[in-house]
Amino acid sequence: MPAATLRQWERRYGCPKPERSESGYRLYADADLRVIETMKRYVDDGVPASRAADLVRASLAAGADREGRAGTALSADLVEALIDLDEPRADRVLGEAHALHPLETVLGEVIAPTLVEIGDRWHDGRITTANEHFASSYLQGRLLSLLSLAGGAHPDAPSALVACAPHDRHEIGALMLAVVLRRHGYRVSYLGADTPVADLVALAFERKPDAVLISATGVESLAALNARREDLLQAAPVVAFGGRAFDADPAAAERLGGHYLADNVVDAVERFGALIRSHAAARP
Ligand code: B12
Repeated sequence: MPAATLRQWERRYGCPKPERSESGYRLYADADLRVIETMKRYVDDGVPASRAADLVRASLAAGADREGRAGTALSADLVEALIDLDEPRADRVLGEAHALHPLETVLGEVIAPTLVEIGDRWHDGRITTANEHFASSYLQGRLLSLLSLAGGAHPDAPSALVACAPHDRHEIGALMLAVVLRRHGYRVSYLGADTPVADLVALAFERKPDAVLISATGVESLAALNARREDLLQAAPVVAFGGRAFDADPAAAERLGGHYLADNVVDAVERFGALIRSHAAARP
């Protein structure tokens, strides 16, 4: 970290706040180093430094002694907060998660398991649809903020349209993918839930993205994709699929003439990078 940045953070946000020696030198304790690491991680994730300082202070106030909590413990806490409709507590847990872990871990080990647990409880009748809707809406909102914070790709970076298949309202996996793709420098347009294939293909013809990525959960969505298979294949040089329907049957992606990426966004982005590179290399 450049010393000038540390001094600027201290002056503007009071974060970190090292002690001074008698001769005025800054003495950074372990706790200050953790604050700096956390601030840096936020800033690298695209969070403005002023907001990063707010989040770090909130997480310190929530009890820095809990530091080191793994994703499972954070997810359990988040589940309880969301079932309680306790948004400030959920914010604190997510703040702590971001402070402790890289974005990919927060998505894969905190947010995704939280949704699965909420889904299981809803499925068993332990919580209502209303509870489940609150939790999904809250997390979707947080992911949309992360998506807008992760912007700013190079104009020549490979581009992708990310959409949910027809009839599919399960958006969170696709949103996570969009966030991580942007973080890796791709230009991403996120189209959202239940996207008609004809409209997606028309948009792809107009915008000429390098890739079209589609998420599907249920068999009805899979059938709708199959019905427009020929059009889909024309949409972009790379057409790839993911989501629960494909996790259960990865070969379905090949039957559609596209690629299955992975059942988690980290591996999916890696595989996507390899596909994009091999297409770029094959271009005349
Ligand atoms: C939240 C939720 C909803 C919310 C969605 C809100 C939203 N804005 O997204 C709402 C309330 C809309 C909903 C509705 C329904 N749901 Co629902 N829902 C869930 C729940 C609880 C969580 C889903 C989720 O977000 N998971 C977290 C994400 C991150 O995981 P994921 O989707 O599996 O994605 C991962 C990978 O697949 C990958 N990925 C995802 N997309 C993509 C795309 C690409 C290109 C790539 C590479 C990777 C990738 O990334 C993720 C990595 O972790 C699940 C329970 C569960 N166990 O998952 C049920 C669940 C998915 N729903 C289910 C059902 C049955 C329904 C309904 C039919 C219920 C009903 N009777 O109305 C409707 C269908 C609505 C529709 N037309 O789509 C079933 C699906 C069963 C099936 N296989 O078909 C589940 C499993 C619940 C259950 N146990 O029965 N649901």
